Amino acid sequence: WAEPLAEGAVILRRRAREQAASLLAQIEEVAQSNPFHHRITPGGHRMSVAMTNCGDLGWSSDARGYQYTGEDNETGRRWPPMPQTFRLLAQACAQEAGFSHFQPDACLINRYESGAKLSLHQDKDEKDLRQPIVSVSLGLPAVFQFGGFERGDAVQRMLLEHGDVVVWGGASRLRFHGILPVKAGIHPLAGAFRYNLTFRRAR
Ligand code: MD5
Ligand code: FE
Repeated sequence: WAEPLAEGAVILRRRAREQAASLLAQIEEVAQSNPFHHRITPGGHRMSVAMTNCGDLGWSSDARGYQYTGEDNETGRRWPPMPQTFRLLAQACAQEAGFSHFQPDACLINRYESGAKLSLHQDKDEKDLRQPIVSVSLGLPAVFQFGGFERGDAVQRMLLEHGDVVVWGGASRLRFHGILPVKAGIHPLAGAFRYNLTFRRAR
């Protein structure tokens, strides 16, 4: 069932749990053609989260900045197509949260190893910020930080666990958020990692 977190943000706890093994197998397939890579931020830092993408567009960062591109600049190849099961899951979850015409064209796949984190940031590289972002957590749990509209605003902390889906839309679309360093562990399906899929409408 859908539980509101804040205006526009809805958590669907364990929503993707039954599909998790198949989602993880498809992540593996994407990574076979476009491997996970630790991107370098425009500031020159190596991200502790490793990333790849599937779909028409993929998010990446390099010295030039953050951007959505049709090719993986590491391999020069296009991103693999978004698997139909990914798209259907994202659309169903968006619909359950009240967004009925969500057409994702990008799926960023984040892989967190023990100690990996994502510092507080806003997602604003997408063209139409009225479109939600659907995020699917798999594998090891992580503490999510849910902030306000300014970097210095107070943050709420909550645990995101295997199979949890969050739809971030409306007023919550531009909140600052981050992931605290992931604690070491072994998940029965995902091993030493936390994965997060984020479905986006980039253009
Ligand atoms: C994660 N990923 O768990 C998170 C899940 C990213 C990222 O933050 O940019 O790859 S997405 C969380 C999110 C997205 C859009 C808005 C808000 C949260 N929010 O308003 O809090 O790897
Ligand atoms: Fe984000």
